[in-house]
Amino acid sequence: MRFLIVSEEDIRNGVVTDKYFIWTEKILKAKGINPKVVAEVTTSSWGIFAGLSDVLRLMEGKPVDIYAMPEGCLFYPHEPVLTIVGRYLDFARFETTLLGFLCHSSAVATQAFKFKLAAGDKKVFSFGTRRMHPALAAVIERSAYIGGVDGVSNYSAEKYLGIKSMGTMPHALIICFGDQVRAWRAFDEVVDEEVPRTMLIDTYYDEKTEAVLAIENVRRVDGVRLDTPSSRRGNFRKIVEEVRWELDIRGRKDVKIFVSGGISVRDILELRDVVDAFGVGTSIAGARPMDFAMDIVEREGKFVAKRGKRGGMKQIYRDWNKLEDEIKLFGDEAPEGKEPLLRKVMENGRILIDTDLEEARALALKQMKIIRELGIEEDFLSDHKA
Ligand code: PCP
Repeated sequence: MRFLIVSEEDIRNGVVTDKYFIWTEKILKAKGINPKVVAEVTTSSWGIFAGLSDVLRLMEGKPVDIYAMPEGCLFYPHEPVLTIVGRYLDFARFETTLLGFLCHSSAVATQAFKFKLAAGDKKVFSFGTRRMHPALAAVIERSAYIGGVDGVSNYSAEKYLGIKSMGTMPHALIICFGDQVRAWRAFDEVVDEEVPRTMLIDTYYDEKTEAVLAIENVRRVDGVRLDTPSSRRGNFRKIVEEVRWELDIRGRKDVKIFVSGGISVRDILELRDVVDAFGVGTSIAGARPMDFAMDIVEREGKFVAKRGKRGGMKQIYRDWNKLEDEIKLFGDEAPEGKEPLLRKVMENGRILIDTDLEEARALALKQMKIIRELGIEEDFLSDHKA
């Protein structure tokens, strides 16, 4: 028995494709048609580009050239994030997989970016791999990390991504002890000293009662976590404020407040002044896929485009001061002072520029900083306001 996960081999060989590409291949081959084309990947929303790493692995060794934005790059509606140049039959059947990599990774990265942008200087952690198929754990954590989260909870990220995972404690630990204080103390005794002591304070009693119980009975408490489900929250802000008050009057302003459980961007906007860190599951890991499409824009050197799309291979030029882009034809003269965003990353199947996780995240965070400096957060978060 093996899990129902398609093999890497089937992905690389194009078995994981939509049937209409199989027909297309058959027809084009039968009729001897295989034009040299330029195809670009675009969508109608903004986002943070991620998933290129897997696309490069997919297309490696295939006779195509690829131009792409770096991972972590902010893209605007209708900008090509990736352009592929080659004979159509050399990549036709890989469209499904290529888009799948980009749609999923970029969606998670974009969602993580929104959460981190909303949180300001407060921390955001990715807690949501449990909501998705486990085969996707590394790609979810990678994408969330690119989007700017401060840490990820899935342990496999250490093995697959080389980044440290983090966590607090589950309700199950407390229930196993049958007593919060014994469980908290055991955590403090057993877990490595460099791990923050964030005590879960909503298992049996009111959050504020357990918060006080924790600081009065445990050697070291760095933070408290409220995982109260929305159904029991009432006025959550008031609960958090009460906890803060009770900690503060006992001289524990140093104890951080961490909240999790069904957190949305809106929750973050409403709570960020009273909360220090957010654990976000479904809203990041289960991000609605980005609807990237791949379209042919040149055929045998001639501009072509289906309805609603613009013909011609393009370049995007960024004004980094304003975070504004200009789209021009690839061969056109570059506007002064603007940086081209699409780089040739693959030539005839050979990777010219590979991706780097830390660089991608740094790029996302650099753009987030510019958005804050320009005071245009609203443009990126307006969908999430009340
Ligand atoms: C899990 C974790 C976070 C939740 C998931 C985040 O909670 O503690 O709070 O996911 P969400 O944003 O989709 O709600 P539980 O499953 O309640 O686990 P536990 O009680 O063990 O903390």
